[in-house]
Amino acid sequence: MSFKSTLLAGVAALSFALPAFADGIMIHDPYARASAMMSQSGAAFMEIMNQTDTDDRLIAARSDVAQRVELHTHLEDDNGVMRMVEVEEGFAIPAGGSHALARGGDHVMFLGLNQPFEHGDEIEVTLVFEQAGEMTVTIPIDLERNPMRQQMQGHGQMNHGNMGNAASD
Ligand SMILES: [Cu+2]
Repeated sequence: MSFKSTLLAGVAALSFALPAFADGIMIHDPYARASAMMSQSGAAFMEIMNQTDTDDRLIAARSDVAQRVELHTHLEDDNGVMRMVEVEEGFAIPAGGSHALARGGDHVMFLGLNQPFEHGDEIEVTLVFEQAGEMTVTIPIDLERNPMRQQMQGHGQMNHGNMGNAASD
């Protein structure tokens, strides 16, 4: 091996900005935005893919960008008003499947931002999975994402919740 290719291999080994996947979990198309109504908070959305044959679960998230990071979903109350609630048990990521965090649905919530979310910035968020463990994801802040497109994708993902017939393989 020439000196030059040895040097290049060394540089590649030092590079730690790798795509976000660990132990068969892959994060697709993550982005974060500030909440329009409350500038002190924000949320992150992404598709979480589980390429293992074991059901997994996103059970927590951490980040330095906010005082608190919670897993949230939207529920419709008795008056037809959509409200955000914390989901303490987290989000199931089925084996060989995926789970979408999307506008109007499940999301990672940032409460008490330590600094405003600026379009084009990136934040680091550590996701904690029951099986796969922890993985840190770099998430771009995108304040211009079209919410309708994201919601359409989210609805398509929501229809696979047949939790009763868990496969036993
Ligand atoms: Cu929320």
